[in-house]
Amino acid sequence: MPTVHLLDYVAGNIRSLVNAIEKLGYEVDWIRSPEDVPKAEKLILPGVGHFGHCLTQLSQANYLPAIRKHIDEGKPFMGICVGLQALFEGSEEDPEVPGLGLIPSSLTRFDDQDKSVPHIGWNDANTGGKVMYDLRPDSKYYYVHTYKSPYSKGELEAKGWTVATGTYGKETFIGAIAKGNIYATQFHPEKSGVAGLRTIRAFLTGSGAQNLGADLPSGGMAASREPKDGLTRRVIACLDVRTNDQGDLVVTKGDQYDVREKGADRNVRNLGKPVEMAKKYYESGADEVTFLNITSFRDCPLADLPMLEVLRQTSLTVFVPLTIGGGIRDTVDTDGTKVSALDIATMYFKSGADKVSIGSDAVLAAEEYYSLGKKLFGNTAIEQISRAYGRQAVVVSVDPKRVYVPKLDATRHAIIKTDFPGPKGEAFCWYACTIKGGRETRDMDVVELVQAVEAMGAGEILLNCIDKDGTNSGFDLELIRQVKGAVKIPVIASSGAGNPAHFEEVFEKTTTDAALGAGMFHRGEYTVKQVKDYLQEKGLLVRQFEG
Ligand code: 1PR
Repeated sequence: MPTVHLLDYVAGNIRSLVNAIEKLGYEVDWIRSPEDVPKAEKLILPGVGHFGHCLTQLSQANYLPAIRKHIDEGKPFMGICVGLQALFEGSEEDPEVPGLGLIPSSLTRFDDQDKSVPHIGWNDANTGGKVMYDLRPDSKYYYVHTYKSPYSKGELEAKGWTVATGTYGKETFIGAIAKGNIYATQFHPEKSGVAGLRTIRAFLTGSGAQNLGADLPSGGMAASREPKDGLTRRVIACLDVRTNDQGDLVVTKGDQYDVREKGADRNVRNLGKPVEMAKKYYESGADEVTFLNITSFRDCPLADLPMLEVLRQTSLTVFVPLTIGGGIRDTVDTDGTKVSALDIATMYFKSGADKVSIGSDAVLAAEEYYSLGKKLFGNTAIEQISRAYGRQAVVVSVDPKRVYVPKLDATRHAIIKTDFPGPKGEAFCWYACTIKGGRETRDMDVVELVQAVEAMGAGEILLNCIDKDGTNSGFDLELIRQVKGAVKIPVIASSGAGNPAHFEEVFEKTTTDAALGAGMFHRGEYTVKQVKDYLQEKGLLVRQFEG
């Protein structure tokens, strides 16, 4: 088997990259010290998290001269995400830390005045009609980043670079860049489905470096580079997973969080096997797959958590982002050892997860945040994981419940006027946060929670709604609008999806960044593809699965 060398210097989901490379028929060899770098023929530098953190680690371990030498010798080099950013002179994210300086430009933060930041989702890598590592104009690629290299037409091209761009809001940024033996992508090719595997293959076989920058055959690719927002509407499939009464790990689905059958025996609903269902949703075009381990208590050692195996198996065949939630908090293992939330997250990332989702622990941390006068001490699970893996890797899953009140000043909580009055005709409501899968309601409203977790470093909100869960009656648009108005980070609308029109409604009537469905997919009422076809028919931009 031909070999490619991967530089192992940061934490993060490297497993997916290894899986992608192995799927393409290559073997991965690890570079674990600068002395190993010269043995690499083809070298890949992956990277997640902070620019400064990654570059400092590379610099302290003395990797930078070895990488420079590899590149100067004309050997193939590929950088991914922060691995691309490392090629620049520096980044606004950590101004005091220099990059390799091979590309004469620096990275700046996305403007969050008119859009959510980080930029998360599937966007273009538009080569402007040039040949570049098999990137295609009709394909979409998975991005997740807060800092970007702004694109200025012709500038880098004049210095011999070939550039592919994406546009988010009004900002056009560098999605991929190549010159000679160097290729780097801001997007994650290992998470970009078949389109991503194709561009990794072009690097591995060396075909990508050939004809680089040549004009594509006429009609082959759109020659224009009109700055047009290319971010697609993200559709996520969610699998609530738990052990049933027979001890099998199954996908289940509740009605307002009750996952037991209505009959006398009250069995846990069994809708299928997690790994198989995740693959089915990937092949139907799901942009992400989320697993929520809804009974996150455990009686087995942490290392044997069944969800770790689910992730390992899923990441072999599913090349889109995987999120895992449930039980991510400081805990004590079965042998009495203390285990931090960061340790648990690390195990999940190493098993193939791209993001972890935190529920109950986030509410408790937010309560403490307010009780301490909105001060942060860096010790919450959110802060620790976000510091180590980057904000984009931390999702907070919110489980709110409606509380109806008769008037606008009935409580100190963030009250809205609702079009759906309560049982006693109440025209107002607020959303109370719950923990432990909705079993315990706290004196905290959703606005308080999402603002606190944003301050702690969460990168995204997974916004469930207990009242809507499993009802097939559509998303709670009022809740989504309230939360979207409270934070800058992306929000995933969840709970209530019953048909494709509900997805159109939530995208048209709110500014949600993504929408998630569960029951309607599990019960086979609609496929992800049907949802996407419907959105496309209605003129909304979506990514379709490439076979
Ligand atoms: O608190 O950090 O251990 O995390 C536990 C996680 O498990 C939380 O994210 C919490 O939302 C989830 N959870 C706990 N109990 C349940 C339950 O159903 N009994 N599931 C549960 C939450 C909600 C959504 C669902 C949507 C869409 N599931 O993920 O998939 O509501 O459903 P629909 O489209 O069928 O309406 P921690």
